[in-house]
Amino acid sequence: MVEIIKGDITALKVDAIVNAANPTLLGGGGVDGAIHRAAGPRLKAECAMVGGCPTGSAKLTDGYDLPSRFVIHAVGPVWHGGCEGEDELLACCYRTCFQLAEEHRINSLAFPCISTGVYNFPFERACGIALCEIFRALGEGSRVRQVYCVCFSDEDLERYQRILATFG
Ligand code: AR6
Repeated sequence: MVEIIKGDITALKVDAIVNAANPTLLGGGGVDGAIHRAAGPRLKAECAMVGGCPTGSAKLTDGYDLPSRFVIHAVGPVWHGGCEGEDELLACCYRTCFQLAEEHRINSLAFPCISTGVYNFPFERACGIALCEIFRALGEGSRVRQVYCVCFSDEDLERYQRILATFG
């Protein structure tokens, strides 16, 4: 089941929440900052040991003080106009999250709108890519049963729901 919801992803109790991280994995602003604040300093210590993550991929850590068991740190692309492989890199982030979900027995996942903040990816386009990959993974028999796409504003929620409606 795929649900578009509004809220703070750090408050969700799911098997894993996804972070919109940067390649250092050492924290930043936006949802990344919120996740590190809520998880506590042990998260940064584990991230430092992971040693970074290339754009288009993702790494899994413990959730520490979060209600969620795990955090999957996905590094989305910075939007440069769309001709530098941004669509495929964003799709790869979602695919890697589902691969990690298989490996770590994750049944419920919550995604923020990766790359649509500081990284400036056009919102509707990012939602379309996200939903395409989510439905593909579920259709291919992923063990994940519940997916939340978490929006941070009413406007984003409405826009995301409109894109979902086009998926029939
Ligand atoms: N819960 C859910 N969504 C949130 C939250 C939250 N607590 N806070 C923000 N958002 P961004 P990016 C939404 O900028 O574009 C960081 O500095 C926000 O409204 O967090 O992938 C990293 O370290 C937006 O829709 O991530 C990187 O350097 C979405 O989360 C860089 O930002 C993503 O916005 C990554 O940029």
